[in-house]
Amino acid sequence: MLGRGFLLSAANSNFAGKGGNAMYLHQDQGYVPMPYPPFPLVCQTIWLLDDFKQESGGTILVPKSHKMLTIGNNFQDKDQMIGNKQIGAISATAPKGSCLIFDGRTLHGTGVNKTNYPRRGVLFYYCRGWIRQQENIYLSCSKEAREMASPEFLQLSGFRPWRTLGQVEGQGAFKNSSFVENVENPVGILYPKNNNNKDNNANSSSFSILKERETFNFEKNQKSKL
Ligand SMILES: O=C(O)CCC(=O)C(=O)O
Repeated sequence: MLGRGFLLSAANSNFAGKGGNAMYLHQDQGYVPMPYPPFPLVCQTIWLLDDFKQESGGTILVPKSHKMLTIGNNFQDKDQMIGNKQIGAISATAPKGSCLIFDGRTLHGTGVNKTNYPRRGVLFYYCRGWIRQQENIYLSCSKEAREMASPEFLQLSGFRPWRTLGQVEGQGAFKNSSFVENVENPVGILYPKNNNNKDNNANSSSFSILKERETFNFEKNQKSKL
């Protein structure tokens, strides 16, 4: 559904208990400006830990909404659809152990659980390889977890560059077999060529980032005085 190089965007769980409200209907790519391209940018998968049915709060889905809310439509159409009682929403019904997979443009939300049992789902949210992930896995994945992780997990999480994206200091592009690592000596502060500060790794031919900052601050200060 998402083509080559797709990524894990986030992993969550969603428990619907008795007394809870229905979740508002939404699309999982709702942050993308309309009109959408004619293909999904993200995809949701829900692993059912309990039986899903209408009474237990099975995910509410609006069939065909992924097509209706794609091209030429806007958020007003979406609001109208959500407010429309004839929207044709259905409840996902499947036994525990099943996996519900749907296009990120599909209107959906958690149903109302009227049973005495929890309705539990584990969600894995995926995006195309060129979309920003919901979870910043590079920061939230510990070094220990990363060392234990399988190549498949590392690839899915974005530690392997895809085409020209996801490189570290220019490393990794087009080398499909290599994963990126934290660099030992990342580029530090770049000083002006004539700077006398010797206790840094500045290169005398470095690009002068400080000079740019000075110019920027100068312009900002001038504006704020006006
Ligand atoms: O729990 C569900 O049935 C759906 C969850 C959902 O829509 C979401 O987390 O975006």
